[in-house]
Amino acid sequence: MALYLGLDSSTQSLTGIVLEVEGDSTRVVFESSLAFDEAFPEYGTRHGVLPRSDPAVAVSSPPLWADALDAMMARVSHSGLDVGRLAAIAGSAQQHGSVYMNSRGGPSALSRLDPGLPPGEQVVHALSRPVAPIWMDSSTSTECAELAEGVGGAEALAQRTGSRAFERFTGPQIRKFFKDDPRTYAATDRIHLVSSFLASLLAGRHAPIDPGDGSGMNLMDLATSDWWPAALEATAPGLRAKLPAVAPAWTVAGSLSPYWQARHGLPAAKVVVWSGDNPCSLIGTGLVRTGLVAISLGTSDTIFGLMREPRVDRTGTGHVFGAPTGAYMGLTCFANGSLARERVRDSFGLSWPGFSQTLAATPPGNGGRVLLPWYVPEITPPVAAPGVRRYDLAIDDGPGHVRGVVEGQQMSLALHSRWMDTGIETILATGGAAANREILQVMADVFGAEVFQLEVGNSACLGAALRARQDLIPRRSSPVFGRGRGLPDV
Ligand code: XUL
Repeated sequence: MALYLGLDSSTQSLTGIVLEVEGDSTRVVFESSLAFDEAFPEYGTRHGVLPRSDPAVAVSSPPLWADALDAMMARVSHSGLDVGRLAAIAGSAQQHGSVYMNSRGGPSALSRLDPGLPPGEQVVHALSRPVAPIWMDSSTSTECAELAEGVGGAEALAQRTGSRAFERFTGPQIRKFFKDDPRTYAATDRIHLVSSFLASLLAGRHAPIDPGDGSGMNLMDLATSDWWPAALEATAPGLRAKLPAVAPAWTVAGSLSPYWQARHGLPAAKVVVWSGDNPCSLIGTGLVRTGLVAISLGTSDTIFGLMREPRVDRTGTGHVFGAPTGAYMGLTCFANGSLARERVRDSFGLSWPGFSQTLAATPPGNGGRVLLPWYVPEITPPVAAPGVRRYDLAIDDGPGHVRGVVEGQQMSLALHSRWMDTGIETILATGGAAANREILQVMADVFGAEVFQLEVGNSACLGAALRARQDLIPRRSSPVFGRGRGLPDV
């Protein structure tokens, strides 16, 4: 009975899921999560982001992610499972974030970490840039324009890479770093995504990037699943030599390095290439056929579905990513997800049950009261200056805000996923807030669709565990939320 470990390094937390596989049966035998802010207060993050004065800038800490990985491996090792049966590990990570390593971060340094010490303090020396810009960063509008112009325009960039230039995408972020600090850029040996950085730490050597996460960079040619020379040139000099290779999501990057074996008594399990949280979630929700979509309600809210052929969004808000199945996925991302829901909940002094009761007690359509919940700069639609917009909604109207935030988010999801042209009849809901039945009822009402809740809440982590098995098992879900009539004007 082999064990497979999936890890999900998200914006705010790290989750681990172990699957036990015996014949045709697959069981979740371990599930554990740790929140970065609480588990590692010494790093000073808030909701997984380092303190910032400019709302457009969002960076986090690679050593924190490394230490969280260490803490999770300790939990797995002390879980009571016979970890000698651990056959493979794969992972999922927040997309777009980049980690800058110097020549001391080379393969030999990665494989020679001291098992007596935690990894965070050791990887510090291997970083040319101490912090990593993450997907919440919206400070690169100038670089987006420069990149688009450098490759012959926004349309050309979208056709080749699957997306027009987006501020959080890794290419514009790398260009900004190169412009702001050319010397440190020159001293950077390797630029990893969060996913490939963590896979490299586990394998003790540089791991490749998979096409799913690679297509969140504005640098990869979707058709060839390789770096697009024109985009590399328009981004920064000598970039090709600094990037890992692109390799299919089922590639084995190596085996668990001696560091983890000695530190936690784990075997030399296979380390399968990591991917982004959204591509992994595609697997974890079982979205391996077209016609279904998933909505993930996490720090970011996303809507995504499988595509056989890449169909680029002409409205410019959506993306086409590579899917871990080898096909494609369409995705639209919204920055004001759970943090916006939390802000409303906190400003009216509610608990989550209180939030749900309020939602259940207010009428669909909110009596015409509308809230556009842009507490942080919004990705879809692009809103650079954060701020809540209220229409016919009094500032002290708690119930109106509760329904307003959820309806505003769901209507935005419905409106900005029309480009996928999938005729949404069935939605699989995942992410932390998908546990909230009242939110899912609003989803069913707004989309006029059936909504399913998944058995395992963290579909990105489950997808990673299934990928560790190098297998794609669709999961059935329960229960169904009634098909609503749909709201007007969606
Ligand atoms: C997707 C995106 C977010 C992050 C959050 O494009 O930016 O969903 O992956 O983890």
